[in-house]
Amino acid sequence: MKIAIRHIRRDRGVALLLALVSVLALSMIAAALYQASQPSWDESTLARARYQAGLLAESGLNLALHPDIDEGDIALRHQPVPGRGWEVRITSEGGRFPINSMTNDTLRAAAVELFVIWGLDAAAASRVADSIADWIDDDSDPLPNGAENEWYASLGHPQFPANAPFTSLEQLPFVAGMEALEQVQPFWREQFTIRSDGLIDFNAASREIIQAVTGATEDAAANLVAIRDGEDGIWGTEDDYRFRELSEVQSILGISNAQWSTFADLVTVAGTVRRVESIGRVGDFTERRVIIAEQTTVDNRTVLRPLARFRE
Ligand SMILES: [Ca+2]
Ligand SMILES: [Ca+2]
Repeated sequence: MKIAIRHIRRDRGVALLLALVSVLALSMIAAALYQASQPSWDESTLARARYQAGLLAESGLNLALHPDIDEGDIALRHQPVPGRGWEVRITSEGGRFPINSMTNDTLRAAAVELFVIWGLDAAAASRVADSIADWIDDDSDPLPNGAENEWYASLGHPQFPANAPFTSLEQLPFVAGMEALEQVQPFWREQFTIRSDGLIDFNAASREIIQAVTGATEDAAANLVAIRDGEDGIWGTEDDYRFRELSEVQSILGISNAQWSTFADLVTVAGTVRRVESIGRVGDFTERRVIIAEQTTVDNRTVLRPLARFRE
């Protein structure tokens, strides 16, 4: 009898041990699974947030393209749910320097000024400005400081220059002299455009571009930008001021009629190509979508016709 009880006790002991081992093993497997699933869970949360932020950015863009929406419309900054929303800014693409128009001598001279303001010496500035123009013009005669096929071919790039307008800003790094420019202005991509109407728009151009094109003093150009930004000093807010007349700009910049006439055909206060930038936000995640659109009038209404769409 005693032996039998001992057997039973021993069996129970073994069963208990087995159960404990099983529980321990299961816990370890569960812990391992949890640990293994953790990164992918985090990754899918991240992907989901990005996806939703992208959708919100797209919503903002679609709204901005609607003919009934004005550039300062409050709907362009909207949070349907706290921490989730979009913020759209519409500006003139003419605020950027139109590199495809640099075969124009006056604009090319302005580009040289701009590159000097950015920090290049005059020779390096002229090298890159002339080379940009040579890249575009359809001849193979280099400008005084430019570069045509002979120079590119000698470096093993016989396919350059295109002898046609730039179709992408990503062609620019191949242009002679661009290396030096990239060093002083690493954000050149945000300063150049190949999609504007070719005019410099005073309602969006940087202080440096205004100075370079008009020959205004740094103080006068800075003053113009400050007036544009409004009382809060921040661009893209409701108190922004928009110039309606070029004469207003001329007076603020303090430029004589004679001087103004030298660049009058290169500037505007009403650029017809708009840059619509929409940022979708989900918590800390943001996604950015951009549309470059041409402003046209259809049935007496101003509508934006998209020319290009990209992520940034
Ligand atoms: Ca050429
Ligand atoms: Ca040429």
